Amino acid sequence: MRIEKYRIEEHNQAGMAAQQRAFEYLSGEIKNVPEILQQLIAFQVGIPSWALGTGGTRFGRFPGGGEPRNLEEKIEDIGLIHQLNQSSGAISLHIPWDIPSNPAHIKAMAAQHGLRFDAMNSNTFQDQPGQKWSYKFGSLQHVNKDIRKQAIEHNIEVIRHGIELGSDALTVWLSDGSCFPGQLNFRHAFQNTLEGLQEIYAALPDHWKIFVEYKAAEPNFYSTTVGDWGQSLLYANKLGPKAYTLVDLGHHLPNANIEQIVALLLMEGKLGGFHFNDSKYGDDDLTVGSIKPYQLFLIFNELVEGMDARGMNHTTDLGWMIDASHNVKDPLEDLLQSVEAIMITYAQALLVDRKKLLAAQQNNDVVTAQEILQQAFRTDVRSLVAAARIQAGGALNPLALYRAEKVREHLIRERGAKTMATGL
Ligand code: PSV
Ligand code: MN
Repeated sequence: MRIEKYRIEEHNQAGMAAQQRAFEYLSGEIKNVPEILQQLIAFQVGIPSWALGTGGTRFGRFPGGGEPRNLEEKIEDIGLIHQLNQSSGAISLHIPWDIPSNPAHIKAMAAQHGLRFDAMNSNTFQDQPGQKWSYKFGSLQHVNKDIRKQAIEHNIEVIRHGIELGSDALTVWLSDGSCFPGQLNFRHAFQNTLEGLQEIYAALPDHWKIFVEYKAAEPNFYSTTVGDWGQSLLYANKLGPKAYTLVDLGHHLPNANIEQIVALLLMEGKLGGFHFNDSKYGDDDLTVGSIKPYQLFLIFNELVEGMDARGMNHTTDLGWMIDASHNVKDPLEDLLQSVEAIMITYAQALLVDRKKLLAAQQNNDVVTAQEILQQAFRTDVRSLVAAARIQAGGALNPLALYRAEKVREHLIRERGAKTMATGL
């Protein structure tokens, strides 16, 4: 579904006086407004193809109506989100959940919606119908060479799909690990995994990157073979210059200092990708910024500082993606909320007075350093983010317009009340 352009303009017009008042006030309070607006307009967050349906847990799944029934409909949904917020201009596919049967058509369709193909995701954490070998005891780590080979071949096939779509990165998340002490020889599991990743790395086109995603636990609950950023970095360093670590916010042990992790990975030139979500207990997949917004700000602060220190392009030099899907919300509304939270936090990180912060650090002025960060975090930048969105052709309030246009009702009429999108 597309929203008529004039409906966006009418919606923007209706709220423009209040927006202008807030924006003018804020413009008087902060520096570099035109530059920040340009950075916000440029910044794009990828949407995964598996986040468009209602997620579930092992206790059940309660799909909402009008879920996309195929990849084309998923692209339409992301296109709609992007039309509203102008910040979701990329799609990330999970194979085999979303195999593009006609890549040229899919690529053209995505381009019509202003979308490009972000990192491709392989899946060796589930067995697929007709698959010869089972991943019950792991994939690249497996003691059986045939099973490792099957997992390697799958990843190479995912690269091939990605090439056809114009993607330039492969994200490998392995659920490999063990559930009980003694189950696994840790060294053998690491070596097998490394050898498999090396074969996959060798199949990457020159301009491609591989992201090695880590996760502390789940589905294995005793050990995970790529369990933390140290292990991921070991693999990335051993693989070579096209290999990077991917940080998913939900994949750490409680209270991990994620801002410090991203700072050091950036320092090493080894941070490649980023998955946004929020959580209270584990890999909860909740809406970005809904539980720990200050932590998200501190992470963004390090991302901006670390990327600037290396002269990196904020938009293109890291793969940014939302990785969330949960049980009770309309997924499109949730994604709109997540992208908004990301844009707000990015804007706040751009406000940090870096010269003053460095001076405070040099003087061991702890209070001033904290004040500088909190000053930025406590600034209400919503009118700034909205101004960037309007300039780019989006809606003043994407969520309000989505509801006013009754998008979900329309999708239910078009697709049916009982559809279920592929994913977890
Ligand atoms: C695993 O928990 C993960 O974060 C990986 O990125 C997967 O590809 C994704 O979630 C999909 O479930
Ligand atoms: Mn992830």
